[in-house]
Amino acid sequence: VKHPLMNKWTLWFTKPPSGKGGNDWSDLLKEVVTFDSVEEFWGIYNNITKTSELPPKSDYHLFKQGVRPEWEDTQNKNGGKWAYQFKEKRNVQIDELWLHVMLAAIGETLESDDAKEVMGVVVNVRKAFYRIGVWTRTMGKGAGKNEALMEIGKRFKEVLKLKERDMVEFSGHTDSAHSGSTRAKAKYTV
Ligand code: M7G
Repeated sequence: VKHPLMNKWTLWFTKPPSGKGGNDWSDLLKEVVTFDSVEEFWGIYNNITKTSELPPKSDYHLFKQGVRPEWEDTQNKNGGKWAYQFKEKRNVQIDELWLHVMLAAIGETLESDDAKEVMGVVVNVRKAFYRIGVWTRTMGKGAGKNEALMEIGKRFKEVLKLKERDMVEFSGHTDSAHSGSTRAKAKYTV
């Protein structure tokens, strides 16, 4: 018996640069696998490298099928992301946190039923920190959109079990693209 998911999801991986060339973003980003059941999710999860064992400059991206985990994708280009950076890498249960964020994504609990904002989730492994993010289709302009976006931020913060004073930050992808990094100025915080 397979327990179907509401959506099909694709796992992507960003390889760290090798130092030999062919190191553009597009060469490093690899599509891994697409699945649409709970059982397939666990089969994949149990057979891939844990986030805590990945080298710096790696990412996992879990996105709805048909959406590339890139700012340039038509479904991302007007959007942004909620993100939180964990600076004490040693003291962070990153495997558990990332698992919970993936389960919230495929279980569709990151947003209310009618929101349709969540495009995917991502974990970045960097030398000095981990970052987990939730990408959204819009930046919250338009009727009801802002509320939908703030609700996602709140739920994301709960999934990460953050303290009230630890803020998750929203920034638009266009800002990220311009500054050449995701560490753009926050537009909202929750
Ligand atoms: P990052 O992984 O978002 O954050 O971006 P970091 O600075 O904390 O590592 C790192 C670099 O990866 C960027 O400066 C870009 O060169 C590249 N990159 C990341 N993303 C998500 C994209 C993307 O969506 N499109 C393109 N073209 N490059 C990206």
